[in-house]
Amino acid sequence: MINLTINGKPVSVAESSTILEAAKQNNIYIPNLCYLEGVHQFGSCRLCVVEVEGARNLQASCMVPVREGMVIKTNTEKVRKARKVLYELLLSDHPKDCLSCERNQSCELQEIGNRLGVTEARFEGERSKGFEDFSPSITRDMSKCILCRRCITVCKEIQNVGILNAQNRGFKTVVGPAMDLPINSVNCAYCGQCTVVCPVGALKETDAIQSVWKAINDKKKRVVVQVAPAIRAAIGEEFGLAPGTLVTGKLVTALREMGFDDVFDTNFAADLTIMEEGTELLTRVKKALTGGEATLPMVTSCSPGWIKYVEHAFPQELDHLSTCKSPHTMLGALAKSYYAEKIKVDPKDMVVVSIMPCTAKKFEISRPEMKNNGVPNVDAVLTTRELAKMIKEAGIDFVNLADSQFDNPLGLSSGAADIFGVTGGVMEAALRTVYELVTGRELPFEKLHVTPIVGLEQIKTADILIEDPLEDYKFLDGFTVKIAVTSGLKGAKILLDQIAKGESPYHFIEVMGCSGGCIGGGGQPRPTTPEIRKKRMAAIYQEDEGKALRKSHENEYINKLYQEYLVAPNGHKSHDLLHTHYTK
Ligand code: HC1
Repeated sequence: MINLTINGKPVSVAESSTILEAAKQNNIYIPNLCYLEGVHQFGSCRLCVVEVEGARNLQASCMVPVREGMVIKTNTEKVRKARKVLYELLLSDHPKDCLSCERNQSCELQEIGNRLGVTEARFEGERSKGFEDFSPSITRDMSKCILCRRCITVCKEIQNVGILNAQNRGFKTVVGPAMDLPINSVNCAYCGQCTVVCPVGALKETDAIQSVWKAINDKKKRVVVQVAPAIRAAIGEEFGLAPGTLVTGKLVTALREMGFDDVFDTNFAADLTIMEEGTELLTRVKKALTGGEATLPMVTSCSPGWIKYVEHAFPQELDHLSTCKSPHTMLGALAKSYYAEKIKVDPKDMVVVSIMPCTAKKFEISRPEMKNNGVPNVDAVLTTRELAKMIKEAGIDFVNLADSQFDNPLGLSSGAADIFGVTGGVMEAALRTVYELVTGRELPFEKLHVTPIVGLEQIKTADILIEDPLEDYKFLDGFTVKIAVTSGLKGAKILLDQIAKGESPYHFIEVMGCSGGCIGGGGQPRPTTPEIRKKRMAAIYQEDEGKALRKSHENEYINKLYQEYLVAPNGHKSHDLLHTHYTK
């Protein structure tokens, strides 16, 4: 530990801390716009300057590591004046359209100005050239960029994608892809992590709000909505509730009050995914063990940012992806077939809206693979943040809503489906079902949690030994299923490199494109910090453990769906509606 003094108060902090982190740990506020926890800092905004005894100039506290005996002052007149001028310089090159900016009241620049007591824009500088750049998932408004470079850090250091950089110099500096290329023409995975860390309105999800209101208001349309597993553990934050507050029942009520005709649960399709993906895994392993040709490891395919990353970076490894569509597109396909037939609605008159924690899902629904008979499985994706805006716009008092239940037949789900929202959850859900189908016994872990793959570490692995299987699965007797789980594209690259070299020891891998899985998705409430991810994760496990139904194969509506419509997992109809194949 290092001992130092901040504002006259002696404190002890870990050796690796910077001054900014030391202050934060001791509840001393220092303004900052470029700092990001746990990564290399850029030190570009300089708003975090402090006085360090013995130093000639003010120091950027995010860049200076603590030293034994340091004496720091964060609140002197010199510091306050300097921060104010630095802030005013940032403001001189920033639009003043706060009232109509989508980040109004959630803008970090605005909040810091308020804290610093800035009441006028004293300087009006030469303005850098602003332009907008649209993609199906992400919209860039470069007139609002303050060049903090958080997006560069998250793209390069956390996601290992690295398509963003500072281009040009001085007033011509723009953060974006090389040669000013539009974002939809480069290898962007559309994960949206840049939109989560952007402190202002420069990077955001591409808006779907207006098209969804239009559909709701169109009396000729049957508007079906579905909610991803991770939303229920996060959207409360948009209404002032503590991170990790579960609001599943309120969410359902709010969607009904907004005017959606059917409120379904993507979790239902997560249970279905387990039936389909589990069967696919068993088929591939059986082939491999009985002398046939099978592509292993099989890798999960529900995270569209991850799919896009493989297509860009490892197109030769696409066959490792499971052929399952992602759960929300499965649900869309079933809503427009199975359910539309039941309620006698032409699929062309049905609009399916998915509430997702993910910006890449906006792109995913436009893919030709996500259509049946020329009709898209899902018509619009709203992020958690967009839905919260719509609920506010509708004047709904979210916090005080009563709970209600999802509609059936596409609304019942098991706890296994809930945990799809966290890293390791898809794998655990699959193992709960596959292990029991193969052995006739429950997965031998306390509370059914595969503990080695629970948590936020970058890569987690486990070995599952199959002993004494049922008659149909004798080929698995004594076989050890080797699994790996990662979240964030940096970890995914490590596992893909092993596959590409033919050195992967695994049979089944789960990859989620964002750190922590969907709880940390690019469409989730801001901020999303490591601490907040942990709280959302705990909420998801709480939801799982609170359910009587914990395994996908015990979902009565899934079994009914197979009896009435699909016949069997991986059957002809399933392949038609629920599976696809990604090609180079
Ligand atoms: Fe996810 Fe999924 S869990 S991808 O992480 O497989 O976005 O929440 O909806 O489709 O079920 C996201 C979350 C989500 C799909 C499911």
